[in-house]
Amino acid sequence: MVALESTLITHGLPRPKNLEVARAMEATIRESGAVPATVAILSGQITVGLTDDQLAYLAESDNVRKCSRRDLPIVLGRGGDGATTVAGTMMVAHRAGIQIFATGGIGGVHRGHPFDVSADLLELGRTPVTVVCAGAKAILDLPLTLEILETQGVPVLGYGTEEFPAFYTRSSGLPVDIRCDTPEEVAEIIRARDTLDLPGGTLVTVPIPADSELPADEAELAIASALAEAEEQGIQGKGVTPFLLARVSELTGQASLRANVALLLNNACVASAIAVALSRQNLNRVPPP
Ligand code: PSU
Ligand code: MN
Repeated sequence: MVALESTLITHGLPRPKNLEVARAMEATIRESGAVPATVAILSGQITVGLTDDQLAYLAESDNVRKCSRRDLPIVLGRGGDGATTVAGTMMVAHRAGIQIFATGGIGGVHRGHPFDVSADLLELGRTPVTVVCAGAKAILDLPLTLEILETQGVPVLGYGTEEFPAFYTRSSGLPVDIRCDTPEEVAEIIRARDTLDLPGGTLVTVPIPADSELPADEAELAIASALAEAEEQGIQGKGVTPFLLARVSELTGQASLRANVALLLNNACVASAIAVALSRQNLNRVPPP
């Protein structure tokens, strides 16, 4: 199985593309031999594997709370709707027995705000789920983000790359911990983590397909303006990431949206291949005496 997050649908992508992409990611996973399970909170119920109607409902709703670790008890206790972030989805996926999770970009340390550390990074340090992503957007401080992942004991794998990808662009100049070229290699590392009974997860970073990459200077220009606007408007806390994502999209127009969709589908495909390899290896494993 491959888990999918729902904050991407409610706070990450504009309508109507959000629903189209949510459906397309599920379809890609099915075509690649795995089973998709989009995660959300609906009327106070943790829901793993949304129906198509539920996906459409979320994509059109306005009052869905963005749910990271600290928000889950609030939405469950109050009985509302919640969209899970990377951290929230990892928590739920682990409790549902799902080991692999595909998304676009993870949260990280915000540029110029080294104390704004996404709960995604700490969740990766404590919950044994593998997150397949295109790295982290350059709206973040990527060197500091990698430092926190190191402190949290999270192996950062580069899928077909030696460099940590920067979401819209394939390279950041920053090294990953190890390069893997096949789903089987990734699965071996996940199994080794399980053998050690480590609490934390694994980050698999997949560069955006070359033909969908944005020019680095174009992305950087939009990011710099979006960051300046966020400062000016005093945007804080959980509002920062959705604000920056929306502004960068507006400033770069359709190009960044196309890039975003391309990397999401690519990540769904890679995550499925890893899930399939992992289940094959687990089936063939001879239990220790
Ligand atoms: N990065 C993206 N798209 C997204 C997000 C991050 O490129 O949609 C979302 C994810 O759900 C991620 C969350 O878990 O933003 C991080 O938010 P915060 O910085 O508030 O932890
Ligand atoms: Mn943040």
